[in-house]
Amino acid sequence: MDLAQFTRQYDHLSTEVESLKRAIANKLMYQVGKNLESAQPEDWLHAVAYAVRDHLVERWMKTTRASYAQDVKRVYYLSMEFLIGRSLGNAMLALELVGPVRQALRELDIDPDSLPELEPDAALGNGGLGRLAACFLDSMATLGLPGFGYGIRYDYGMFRQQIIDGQQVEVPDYWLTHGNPWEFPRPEIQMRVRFGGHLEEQGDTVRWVGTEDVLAMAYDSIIPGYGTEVTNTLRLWSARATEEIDLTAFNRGNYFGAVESKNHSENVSRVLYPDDSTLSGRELRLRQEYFFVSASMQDILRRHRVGHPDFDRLPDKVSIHLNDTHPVLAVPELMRLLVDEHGLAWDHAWALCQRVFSYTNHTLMHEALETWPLDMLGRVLPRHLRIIFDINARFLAELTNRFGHDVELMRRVSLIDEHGERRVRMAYLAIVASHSINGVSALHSALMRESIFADFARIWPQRFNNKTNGVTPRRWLAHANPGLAALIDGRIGPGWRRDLDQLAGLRSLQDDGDFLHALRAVKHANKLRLAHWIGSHLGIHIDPAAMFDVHVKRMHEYKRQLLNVLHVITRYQRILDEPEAAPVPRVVIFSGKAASAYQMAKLVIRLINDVAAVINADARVGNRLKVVFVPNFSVSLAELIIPAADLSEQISTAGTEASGTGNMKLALNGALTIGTLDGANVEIREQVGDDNIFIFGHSAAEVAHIRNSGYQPRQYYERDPQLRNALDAIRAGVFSPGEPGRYQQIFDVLVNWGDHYQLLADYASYVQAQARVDAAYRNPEDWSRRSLLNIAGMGAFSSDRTIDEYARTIWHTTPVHLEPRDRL
Ligand code: 26W
Repeated sequence: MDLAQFTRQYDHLSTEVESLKRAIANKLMYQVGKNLESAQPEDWLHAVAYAVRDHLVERWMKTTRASYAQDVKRVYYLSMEFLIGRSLGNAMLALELVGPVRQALRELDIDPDSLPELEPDAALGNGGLGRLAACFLDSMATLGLPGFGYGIRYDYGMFRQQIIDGQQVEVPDYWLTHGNPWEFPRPEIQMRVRFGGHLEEQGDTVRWVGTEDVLAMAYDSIIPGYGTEVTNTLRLWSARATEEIDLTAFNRGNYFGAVESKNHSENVSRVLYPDDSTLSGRELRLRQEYFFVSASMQDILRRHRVGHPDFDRLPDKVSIHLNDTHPVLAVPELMRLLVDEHGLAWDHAWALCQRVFSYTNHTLMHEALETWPLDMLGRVLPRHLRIIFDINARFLAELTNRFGHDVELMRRVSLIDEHGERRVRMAYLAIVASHSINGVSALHSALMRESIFADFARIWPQRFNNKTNGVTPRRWLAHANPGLAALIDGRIGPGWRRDLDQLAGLRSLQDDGDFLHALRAVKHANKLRLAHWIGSHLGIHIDPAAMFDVHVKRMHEYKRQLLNVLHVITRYQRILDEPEAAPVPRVVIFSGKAASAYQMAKLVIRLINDVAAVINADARVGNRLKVVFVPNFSVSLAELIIPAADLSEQISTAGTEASGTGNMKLALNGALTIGTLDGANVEIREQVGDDNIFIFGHSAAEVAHIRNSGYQPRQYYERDPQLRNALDAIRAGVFSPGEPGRYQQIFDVLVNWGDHYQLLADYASYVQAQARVDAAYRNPEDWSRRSLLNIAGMGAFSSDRTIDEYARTIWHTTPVHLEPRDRL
């Protein structure tokens, strides 16, 4: 590079910064409507967001143009939840504008570190399933696949969690207070969604009449791809009252009645159900599911009809993916649209359906499997219930053809559960209607075939497959951990952002003392950042030299945060018993929300906070042990906590966690895992090697065996003095001196009421594994070598790999090409 070239580089940079400054100032003035004197921090944030967004819009239009021109096959990802988090950092990353925007802000006298913190999370999801959907959108765009997300624009996202007197308090999350600069309202795109009414039959045709209607209005946001100009769309629906409802009531002089009914119909997109893994069975939830699915199916068919005379080629041009069963009403809705509205014959429509739909199961937990009472479904969606009956009748007839008249089999696989209150089994409907059914880790997919869907796996073995989950390396490494990203870049270049397998190139550095030293320095800086945050927000002072032992995820009994607490108490008691001992100092960090109705999960949160209060205040303990519960776990907090973790707790009862994705994010950021052979932990072990992960506890098969042969948790309690001491302390009120009986229930659940998740059976093995962790941590050089081998082994857990598999083997889609003439 000669001197002229060299300076031209910087010319470019400075013109880029100059033009960004101009754009931001412009947006502030003309879009936000503020001047320099009156602008509040939120106004600046919006100005920056608009300026950055402009860069995406051109790419967006180009992608849309190219998709139509090439008549590509599109993937529609239907999901009740998209847990996006913040958008600014991600957009800047995709546009390679992080440096220039930061510089522009500095020159405008705005702090580039604090401004992005003002952006509220788009928390339109509960946990794993919703965040997976967000990672998938990122990967689809990055791979150039024409993908659309379809979901609900909830006014209120996942509740904010406050901890008051140690207990969870839910606060509504109205995330739209300052407006959302990332969305494009599309008032011209409104779909009519019908509810209620009744059926009128005329010969062979069925008319659905007398319905109460709601309009679904589209809001689009741009999903940028990384290292490509391809951008995709997330289209979220918001409920609007139909004009008719307003006017009829208004004409009768009933103004408040009109407003009330408007409120009533708009309630359907008001709030995200904060349940993760238990079905609440509320009618509003059913309405939400149908609302977004109906609007999406109408939109998909409308788009298909642009350029296609009929529906014969629908399966060549459209793939519709069901993210769990929540959107499965899309199946009877597509049948209704094709048969009732477009006049197709049933068999023709059904053949199209089966080639269009695919379904992912995300949990084996019985209480999470969706079923809807027939009477509720019949009241809210009479036409769909009839269609489901018709699908079932044909399915059972086909079954009889193949297997003879097996009443037991028919009872087991029928879409209608006839036990007690009759209900529709939504997972079975998804299976019957889909050409592909997948689980989300190798173990989960195997268990799915052996347990909950065993009959179907015999009927249609070729439909069942595995797609192990992944996470996007853009958000979870490049954005969340810029220090580590830069360190990696320095050794293997920046290509891992689009090809995570390149991380394997780090393995050759495992004996490079300088690199390991630098890796430790990055981890230390991240721990310092978290320690500052915890100090200033929670008033707890933690030592960044201590091991950060991190357990972050939804609060659920099967995830066994309580097992972690038992270990914490054991450690505490050991410190008191051996005051001179010098154990490895640890900071045990918990974070996670409990479903608002999940009493036991809330009690565990309270116990963690009580244990933390006692231990942190005990002068005898000092820095040897600290416990922190970080309130309001969110995507943004995950971005802060995960890069600072030394140890990743993935300790669910084997056979219960479908995959886990936090496990992947933590290992990618250099944490070592202590975990059971559950979900994707099994595959993480294969990638990082047995020596670089701490596996403990019973296997899924052993768990089942223990359960079936009369598990007696009390025997563990009686035989293991360490365990007994920990449990007795909880029961005696050591951590709740003001109310000694507060945790009796926890003791009972574990010792007297069957310990369903087998904490006591795994306790001894867990404590031993924790001792191995301590021993390993005492050797910093060796620990960072193992940490490096974890990072290097995470190539397989990029959501790009997952999406590539979906695209090749389920959706049969290929990337859209942006021709040079389409280029910027
Ligand atoms: C109807 C109530 C309800 C709500 C959400 C039932 C079930 C769910 C989800 C299926 C729960 C969920 O988020 N499952 C998680 O999905 C992740 C992505 O595949 C997996 O990594 C987690 O292991 C799994 O628990």
